[in-house]
Amino acid sequence: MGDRGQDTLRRDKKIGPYLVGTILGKGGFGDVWLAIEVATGKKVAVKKMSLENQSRAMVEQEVSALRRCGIHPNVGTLIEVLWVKPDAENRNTEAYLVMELATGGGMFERLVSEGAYTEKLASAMMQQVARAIYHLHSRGIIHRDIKPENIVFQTAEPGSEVQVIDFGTA
Ligand code: PIT
Repeated sequence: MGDRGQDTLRRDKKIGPYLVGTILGKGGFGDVWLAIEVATGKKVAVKKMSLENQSRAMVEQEVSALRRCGIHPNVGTLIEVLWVKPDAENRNTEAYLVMELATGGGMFERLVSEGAYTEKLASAMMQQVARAIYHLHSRGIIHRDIKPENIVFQTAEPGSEVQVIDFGTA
């Protein structure tokens, strides 16, 4: 991955089998962290969804949309959902969405840091986004918030494939 946030916001918190490290990005309803599965060394992205800011129904709606997505190269893939009960009453107060990791950062940030890119690259990215949308629609899912902030690059390379993320309004 890039070196964004290497020294800041590190908290090395354990969530189930994962050790949570640096922040990858901030989203409307939760932050996304880099994490590592301790037993295997597999790196993943973990989105924390607090039930303080949103209802359980909203979280479940997002999870069910993600599950229905299945596996597509241009859609962020859900691995599992962890419910954490940090309070004494033992209620589920935090959900963690464990996703396949995309290490290239967000399209929004890349637009800001690199300015314009070539028509060839733009058309390749748009084709991938269109494929993702086609796949989602074929499964009865409407994303409803396609924008650069919700598109991430699989790797840091200029021609990296892109993935649509954030099913919070799907
Ligand atoms: C990554 C890398 C990254 C952000 C994400 C994944 C975000 C994933 C995500 C966020 C959502 C959602 C589904 C997936 O509903 O920088 O690998 O709000």
